[in-house]
Amino acid sequence: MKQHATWIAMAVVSLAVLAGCGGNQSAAIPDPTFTNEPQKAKIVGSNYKFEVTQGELKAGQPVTLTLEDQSGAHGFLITNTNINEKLKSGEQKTITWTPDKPGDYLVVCSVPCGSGHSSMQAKIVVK
Ligand SMILES: [Cu+2]
Repeated sequence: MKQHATWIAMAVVSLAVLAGCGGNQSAAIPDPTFTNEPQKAKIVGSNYKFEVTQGELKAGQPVTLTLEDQSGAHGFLITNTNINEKLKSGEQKTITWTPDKPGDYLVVCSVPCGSGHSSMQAKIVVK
């Protein structure tokens, strides 16, 4: 029973940390009838491509976006947003992004990184 309570406490703390990114501390405990997980996506950059892994992203809801640079120095620029994170090889960064409109968002490299620079492109679909 004590272990069970510890698990619950850990889950609540995790949620509080996630919610803290959005700056709204009071919304840490979600309505139990609302089953949507927080949205997550990951963009992996390397010489010379981007790969996006994601669930279905919905407009108007925050996305926890993990950016990971596996090789080379690249800029993670998402079109029609103000996201432009420049990372070095081996770096990872997590940001929160709320796509305001449905549509296709392109991920392109904003750092001149070499011969394959212009071919670095991936797509995030928001519904
Ligand atoms: Cu580049």
